[in-house]
Amino acid sequence: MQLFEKIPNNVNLSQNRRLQRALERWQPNYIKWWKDAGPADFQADDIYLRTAISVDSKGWANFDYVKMPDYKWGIFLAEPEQDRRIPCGDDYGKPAWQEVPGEFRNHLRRIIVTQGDTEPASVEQQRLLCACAPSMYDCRNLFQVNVEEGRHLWAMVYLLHAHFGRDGREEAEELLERRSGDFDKPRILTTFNEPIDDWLSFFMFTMFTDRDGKYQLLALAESGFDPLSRTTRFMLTEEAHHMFVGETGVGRVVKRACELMKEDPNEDARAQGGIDLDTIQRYINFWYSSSLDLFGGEISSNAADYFASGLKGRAHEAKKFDDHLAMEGVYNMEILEDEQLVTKEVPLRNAMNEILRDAYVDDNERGVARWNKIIKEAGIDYTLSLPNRRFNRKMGLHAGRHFDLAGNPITEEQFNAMRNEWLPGDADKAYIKNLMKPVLERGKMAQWLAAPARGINHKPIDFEYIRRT
Ligand code: BYC
Ligand code: FE
Ligand code: FE
Repeated sequence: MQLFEKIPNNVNLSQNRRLQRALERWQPNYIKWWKDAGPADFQADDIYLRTAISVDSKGWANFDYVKMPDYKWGIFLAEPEQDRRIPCGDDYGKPAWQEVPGEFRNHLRRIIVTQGDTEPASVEQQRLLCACAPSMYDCRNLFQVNVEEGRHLWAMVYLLHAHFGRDGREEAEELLERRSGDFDKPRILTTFNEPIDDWLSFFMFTMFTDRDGKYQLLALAESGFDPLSRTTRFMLTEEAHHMFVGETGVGRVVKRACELMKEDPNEDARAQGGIDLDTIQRYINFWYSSSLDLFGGEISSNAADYFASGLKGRAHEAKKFDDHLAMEGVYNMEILEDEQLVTKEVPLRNAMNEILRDAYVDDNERGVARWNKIIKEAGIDYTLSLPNRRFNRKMGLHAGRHFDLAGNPITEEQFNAMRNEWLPGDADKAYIKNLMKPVLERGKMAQWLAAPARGINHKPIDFEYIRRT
């Protein structure tokens, strides 16, 4: 690995001058985007960040102070697997592709562009959060997530430049032109146009939306297109930290809520300047249901095509499944028909989005159980939970229908009557917004947030993670 290079990489970029020049032309536009749309402050400060410098398991991460615009955004593919085979679909067992198969070119480009689009979108969504960080530790974590999402954009842009010629380069430009929430040029997927105005939303996003990232990347790691598989396998190692930020972030809000409840004569966390468990539950309901939409339709011919052509597998395709063709068998799906929930048999290949969603739901359940353990240990009688997957959906079979938290069909009037019980309303948002005041003294935490269990990279919690210059 050559960190001194303009674009650090383990893909022998210097051996391919055309590609190197094309990426070096894209780089200034990327930096311009970062300065325009990335963190709104702290760009001139020294931030204690980890940078990927190699892909081997021990010590790929290098920690040091760096100014964000000077971050070394590199191109890293996981080591090639010897004699790798296409893991699923009609070409199962044939040698994995090192070049784009012509007949799947458009599908593949679309998957890569969609994946790539989410990365800068999340940075844009989180742009203003640094102005109200609840601690120096958290502010540093936000920036770590942001620079790594920037690197994930580089990962997809590399594939577009290296394998898709002129239209790949055009797509790479457009990835810098769309903007989260923009009326004329929005980001591609729904959740990536939602505002993230406060830190509770940020923790929910990194818990639930980055976890969609994890599962999409797991599915793409099973791609027969080997460069995509290798790229996403390395991205997954970074993704783990993003979900750590989310899960422990929400966990710390929960912990603080419990502490403040016990200090208050009426067990009222808000009265003590905290965030109450009911509000936390409503934010869970919103961000979880929105993130469920990111898996696409329950019954999807796109998903069937992706699987059939070996472009996208299931999570842990090789390890967890025996039948990698999925030509036979059905998935039993509960669908609302004439106001009744009925079970329908869906051919397996058409149910691939739902199968991936199942794995995602289970993973979230484990996280919520850990939050409930915090509440129990505090001696408080309360249980957080995930709403049913049909609740509040905007995409797929359940969109435009109304369900309660348990997934029972209800009328629109019934839903509207409960809306502010179930989802964050204006009053919740105003309350949370009011709590968002910057706390940047070393080691200090905002009133509504418990301290983390430990610091970053074995440093103490009150380490100087950010040096203002
Ligand atoms: N919003 O057959 P359908 C991450 C579109 S997150 C808007 O049901 P399909 C990250 C769909 O495109 C991971 N549009 O769905 C996290 C299609 O359009 P067309 C990102 C949507 O295609 C945090 C139509 O509806 N990676 O990395 O099977 C921070 C019908 O589609 C949505 C990927 O998504 C939506 N929610 O599946 C940073 C992987 N859902 O064809 C980063 C690549 C569906 O009618 N993407 N549509 O014009 C894919 O594999 C697929 O595009 C999807 C959709 C799974 C997203
Ligand atoms: Fe990412
Ligand atoms: Fe992420």
